[in-house]
Amino acid sequence: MSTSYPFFCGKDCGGTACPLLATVDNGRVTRVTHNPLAGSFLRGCPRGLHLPFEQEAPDRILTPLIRSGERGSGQFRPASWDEALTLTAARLGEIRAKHGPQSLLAAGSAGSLGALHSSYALLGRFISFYGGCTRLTGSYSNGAARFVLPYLLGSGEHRAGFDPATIRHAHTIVLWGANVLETRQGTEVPWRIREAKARGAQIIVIDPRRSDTVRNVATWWLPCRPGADAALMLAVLHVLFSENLADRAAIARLSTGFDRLERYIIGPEGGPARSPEWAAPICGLPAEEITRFARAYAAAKPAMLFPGYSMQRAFAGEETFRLTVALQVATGNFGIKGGSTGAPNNALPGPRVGSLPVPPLPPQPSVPVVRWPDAILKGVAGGYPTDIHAVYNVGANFVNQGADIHKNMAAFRKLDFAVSHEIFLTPTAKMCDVIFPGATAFEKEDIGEPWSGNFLAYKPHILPPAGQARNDYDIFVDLSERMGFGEQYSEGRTAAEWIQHFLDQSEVPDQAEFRRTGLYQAPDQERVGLADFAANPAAHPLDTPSGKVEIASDAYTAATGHSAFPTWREAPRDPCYPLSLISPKSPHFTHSQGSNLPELRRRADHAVEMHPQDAAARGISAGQLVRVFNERGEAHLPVRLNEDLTPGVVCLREGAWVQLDDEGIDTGGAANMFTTTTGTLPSIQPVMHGVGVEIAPLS
Ligand SMILES: Nc1nc2c(c(=O)[nH]1)N[C@H]1C(S)=C(S)[C@@H](COP(=O)(O)OP(=O)(O)OC[C@H]3O[C@@H](n4cnc5c(=O)[nH]c(N)nc54)[C@H](O)[C@@H]3O)O[C@H]1N2
Ligand SMILES: Nc1nc2c(c(=O)[nH]1)N[C@H]1C(S)=C(S)[C@@H](COP(=O)(O)OP(=O)(O)OC[C@H]3O[C@@H](n4cnc5c(=O)[nH]c(N)nc54)[C@H](O)[C@@H]3O)O[C@H]1N2
Ligand SMILES: [Mo]
Repeated sequence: MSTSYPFFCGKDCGGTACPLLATVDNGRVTRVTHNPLAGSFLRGCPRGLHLPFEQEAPDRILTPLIRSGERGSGQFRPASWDEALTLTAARLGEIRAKHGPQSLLAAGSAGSLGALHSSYALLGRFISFYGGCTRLTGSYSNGAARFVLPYLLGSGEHRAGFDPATIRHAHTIVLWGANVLETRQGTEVPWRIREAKARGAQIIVIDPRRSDTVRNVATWWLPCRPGADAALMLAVLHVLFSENLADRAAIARLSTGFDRLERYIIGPEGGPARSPEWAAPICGLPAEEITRFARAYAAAKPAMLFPGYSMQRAFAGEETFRLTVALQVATGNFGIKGGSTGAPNNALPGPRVGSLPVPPLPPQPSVPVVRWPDAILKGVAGGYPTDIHAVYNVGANFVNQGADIHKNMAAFRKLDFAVSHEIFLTPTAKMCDVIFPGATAFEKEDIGEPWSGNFLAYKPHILPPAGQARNDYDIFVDLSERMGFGEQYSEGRTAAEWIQHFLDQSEVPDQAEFRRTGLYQAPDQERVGLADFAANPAAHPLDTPSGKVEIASDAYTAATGHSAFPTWREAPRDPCYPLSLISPKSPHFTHSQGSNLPELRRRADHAVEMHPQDAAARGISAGQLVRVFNERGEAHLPVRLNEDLTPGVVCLREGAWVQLDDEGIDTGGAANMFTTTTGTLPSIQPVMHGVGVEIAPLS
């Protein structure tokens, strides 16, 4: 007997709440498919459709585990729930008594997302009753963007973005560092972009790599070098100003400070003009092509600038993201249908629905997420706010996904105690003392809120948890009980009762229908962020000092000491590491998830990719094993020659689990062997593209 249930993955995959169907035969999920009720734009991707491989993986953690060997040895013994919970409660209690609650670092990421089963919120709620922690601020995803946008848009940052359905109004779409066919940025986006291509829209992609998006939908590909986007943007603005193509009316109506940026770009005050000729050698593009691009962009109405986060996860990513807004304004496309506002994934609020409350605490000490290992290793003596003794890790694999893996491992070795909720023995879980086995996406009922789009998804409990696994909510309730605040944590509700409570708080008109179809679409599917402001800035001012978009922000200078308007900042280059490493997402993986699944590895054999020209210059031939190295790490990996890369750029998809040999050399292919915790300044947010490495044949 086979039964189909509505389903969504709830992963931090750029989709999160794609409405899908899971078919169960004899107690197994045998198929995940698109949900036909969701229409032709709300569709899943390979990662969701392949989720049964995760569900049935033989290496899933099925009992609580307690470390039995050296930390990081990977030696654990199975334990009962009672023993693992009691031990964890006791250890956390001791550490809190001795060093205070802030000696616990809360490492929550987005392993699971949903109204209830959100790793962030579940951990955050636990911390509220535990009494505090050291928090991580910023984001591996879009930390630099989030740092600068409030200076430009004020709290309007939270109303920026656009519904993917508005793509249909765009005459021209500039996918800037956005590889939307492989790297999801909303469930609908790939299908809307394909439709735009079919109707003859101009689709311009700016990416150092001929990505699947370039291959399948681009009408024009500009292979700009990693980290050079700000130079290209300044040159585009130079053409707009010098050829009188800028929308002066929009600039005056919507922004302040553009005059200061214009003077910098045109160069009357002694600096070089930021012209196409100036930008050409930085970007690796001919000056004439930059000029043609600027003219085409200016001529198109409406034109949507769809910025990926890749270009702000790079050196001086702050400048790049500030310039995306400047371009949206200067081309007259800010806040209009078919244009765009700010960031790609919706900051626009989704449909109203309840979610797990996280009771507020007084401000807690914090460190920028990219610096978490430094905070552990250096502590108060090293200028960090606390001495960290313990880590609580939920839905995160930060040893692998954070910058500088050697440093991350050293940091974990220094801890007194670390606990993780996990499905697999990841590189991070391996560094912990206790692991609680978590439930998978099929084993939890939840309401899903998507990355972008104005809808909600629902899934029932589809399978019982395998083995002794339990969902994160139930784990926290039991641990809270042992720590004396179980009643406060649960408020007496089961997981199912919380979901009903969230639905009762929602705008969903017919709950039974929502539970049956798994989808609720709010009436307005074509919202454009800050459209009210763009239409009438006097009536709907932003809450910035000027009420307008602050292209130059003196508050930014006061807070950071950096230029009030965006400028070009050249990345320092070490001649020993001349190749520029990028580590984009794989269409088959959500970050590091799936790295352990042979079925997925077969679809995406992991190798470092380089241009044949760079390989030939180093005596490297196709398929050979090579040494990839810089001052932070070394990996031995197969090489794949790829003419789709800009020469000088090498590519290692993010996410593969690190596998260190006795000498500390990685054979797994983890990109963060090479990244650094310095981050881009002033935001102190991650730099994961444009990292200097060298590659040599392994003899
Ligand atoms: N080099 C490089 N590094 C990067 C990036 C890059 O582009 N390049 N991208 C960065 C970005 S954008 C991000 S957002 C981060 C992501 O960093 P992480 O959030 O650490 O990434 P994941 O690998 O998805 O880790 C989530 C973990 O949660 C576990 N999990 C899944 N479901 C559940 C559940 O229901 N409960 C619990 N308790 N656990 C669960 C998974 O097994 C997985 O180990 O990585 C960053 N790192
Ligand atoms: N398949 C898949 N999709 C995902 C995720 C996933 O894990 N897997 N994770 C989601 C998450 S959490 C996030 S935050 C987003 C992140 O989304 P992004 O940060 O935008 O994603 P990336 O894949 O890192 O990069 C997108 C493209 O930018 C190119 N690129 C790299 N460096 C540069 C540069 O300096 N300039 C320019 N112009 N292009 C550059 C890459 O070659 C790639 O094709 O993706 C989401 N979507
Ligand atoms: Mo992310």
